[in-house]
Amino acid sequence: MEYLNEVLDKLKAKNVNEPEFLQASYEVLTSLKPVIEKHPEFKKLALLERLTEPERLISFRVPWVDDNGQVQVNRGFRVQFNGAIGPYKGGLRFHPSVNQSIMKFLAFEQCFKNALTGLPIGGGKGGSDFNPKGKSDMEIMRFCQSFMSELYKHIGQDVDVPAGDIGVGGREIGYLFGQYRRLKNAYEAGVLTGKGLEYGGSLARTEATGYGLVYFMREMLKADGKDLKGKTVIISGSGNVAIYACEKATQYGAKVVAMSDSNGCIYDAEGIKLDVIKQIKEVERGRIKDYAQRVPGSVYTESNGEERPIWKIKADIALPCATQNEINLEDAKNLVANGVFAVGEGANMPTNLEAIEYFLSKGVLLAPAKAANAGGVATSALEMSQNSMRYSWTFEEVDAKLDNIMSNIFKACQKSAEEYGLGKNYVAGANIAAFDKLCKAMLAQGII
Ligand code: NDP
Ligand code: 2IT
Repeated sequence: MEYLNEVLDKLKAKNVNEPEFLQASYEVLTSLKPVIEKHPEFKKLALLERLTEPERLISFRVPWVDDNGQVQVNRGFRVQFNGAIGPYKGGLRFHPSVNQSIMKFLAFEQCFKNALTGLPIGGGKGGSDFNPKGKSDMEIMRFCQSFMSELYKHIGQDVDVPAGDIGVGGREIGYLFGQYRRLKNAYEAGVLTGKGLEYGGSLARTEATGYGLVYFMREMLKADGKDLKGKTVIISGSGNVAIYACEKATQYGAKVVAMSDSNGCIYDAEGIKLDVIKQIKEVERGRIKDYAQRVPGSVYTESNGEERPIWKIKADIALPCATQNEINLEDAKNLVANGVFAVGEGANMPTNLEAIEYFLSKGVLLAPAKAANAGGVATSALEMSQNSMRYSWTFEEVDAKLDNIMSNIFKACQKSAEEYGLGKNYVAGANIAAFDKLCKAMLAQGII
């Protein structure tokens, strides 16, 4: 595959300091091999080169004043990767690890994920290396206001529509929306999603990513003659995605026995008490360690930063819902040795390339992030629809649409995998189905 190798070599040379972006693009491009072989015309059109070069990348200074009167400076980003299908759409991440490579990998994957939703949204991502941990509410507000004072020039309800991601939830979206409205002197509700219900948010958006992940898992298991009932589940993370994945999996009769945060994990053989987790994480913004102090019989294991003890716990199903590259080859081997037969990616790119290969070689059912966690952005698109209509649907209406979208995404992954003789490789199935739509939209619009 001469063209594919050429493109991969050029990508490596051009993005030397961007390992996450190279990883994400390598995974997608190599899985597209059978499609590219059928289309020699792609080379002359430089389709893959265009697909891997963001339409625009904005980087900016974010100065703000902390509670001690000290000026702090962070770096803000917005990557507008591909707008062929609709306005750029994707979350904002506030985490100290944020850099250009992480922003580009997330924005790149978002283009494919958004294509899979079947809704009119292009791909983008943004954020900052700002660390929200330990900051006061007023510091968070001042940071958000400063961040938006630059970002507002680049977004708009028909241009680019940010939302939440790690470190950005309802509180931050509120401060960002307030500043946008003030600067524009206009109420453009659809400029951000994940808004509060009082000012244009959609019911079920908070739950959507986690619920959607479990709807996808349900469909994937069903296709294999299995279901969630009675299964033991471990979920990494304890943020927005993890909490609502736990809620829905429990509703389907599964037992979630472990959750984590960046410091360690808790194990509760009786099944995680989600009201305790919600109190610690959504109300107190505390550490998961506190769970073990509040729930007798549960056990806390500290992580040394390198290893993730959660992946050593015995389970049937694993749902990584924290961050990228949280499952490496060793973790994957532990999971398979302990009986895990299905993995659903709630986080973006949680499984590294070696671990993906290992899972597939062992026949583990792997629900890839671009498909399995698309419920969040899909429901964001439903929030945009409601904002455009100046109307709102009930929780049941939005949830039913989400369920339907996730089932359709599974079918699309399955169909593409079958078409190319890839069996149950839904990783390739998702990439191929998304590429099919995205490349048709790009080709129809000419050389841009
Ligand atoms: P939150 O900020 O609500 O929660 C993040 C969770 O992951 C926390 O428990 C956090 O622990 C943990 N975590 C974050 N970074 C690391 C790290 N470097 N190492 C170990 N643990 C970490 O974020 P979300 O739940 O929204 O996002 C989780 C994942 O899901 C991300 O990969 C995100 O991109 C993805 N996603 C989110 C969607 C959404 O709608 N929110 C949609 C689709 C995907 P701690 O508090 O200790 O940092
Ligand atoms: O990774 C993701 O899909 C998100 N963080 C959600 C993006 C969105 O626009 O709702």
